[in-house]
Amino acid sequence: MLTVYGRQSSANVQKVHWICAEGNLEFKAVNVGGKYGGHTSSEFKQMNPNSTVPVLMDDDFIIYESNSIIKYISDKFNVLKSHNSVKIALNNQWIDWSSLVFGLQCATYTAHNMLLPIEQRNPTLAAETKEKIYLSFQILDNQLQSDHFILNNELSLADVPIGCWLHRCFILDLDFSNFKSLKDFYIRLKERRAFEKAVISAPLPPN
Ligand SMILES: N[C@@H](CCC(=O)N[C@@H](CS)C(=O)NCC(=O)O)C(=O)O
Repeated sequence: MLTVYGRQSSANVQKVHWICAEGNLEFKAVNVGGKYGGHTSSEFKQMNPNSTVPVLMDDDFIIYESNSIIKYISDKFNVLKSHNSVKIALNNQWIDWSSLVFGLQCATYTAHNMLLPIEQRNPTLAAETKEKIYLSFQILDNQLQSDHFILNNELSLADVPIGCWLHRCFILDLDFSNFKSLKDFYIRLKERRAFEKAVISAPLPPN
């Protein structure tokens, strides 16, 4: 039995819900973090000493870090799994980029537009981050010029974290008008039932 700990408004948690939905995998969702709290309790810290969500429990196996979780699910349950070493390497490249570059920008922008109390928000940082997000949009738009998805014309693991953060950008009213291929990609993702269920219908942070 799979248990996913984490509030569904978190883009990192949405990655896990989405890949489970793509594979029609049943799981139990336990709300932790945000308005639910619980992530700093000693019980939770035994699962993840970083006090962050998501955490996955698969019977007695426990793993944290969203990207590691989706790779584990992909591998174990054969969901969006590749056997081609070049494709695996490219998936890893985009998954790393999605957290270390794009996701970091989106999380900063979310904090300074939505999450932090107004007096703690830094409008200069928010404006600088917005410009960085548009640079990332350009990288993604270039990548999507000739293909429907990040790696080719089929959904792959690389699309999962990127799609979750892209939806966050949509929620935050970022402007897609100069990035037609990226916008078409987002529309394509929205047509997938699994994306709709796991990402589009999720509540807004911090709920
Ligand atoms: N690198 C970690 C980042 C996890 C992370 O920062 N999670 C945030 C939510 S997106 C969190 O736990 N925040 C505390 C909370 O939700 O209360 C991962 O990918 O799992």
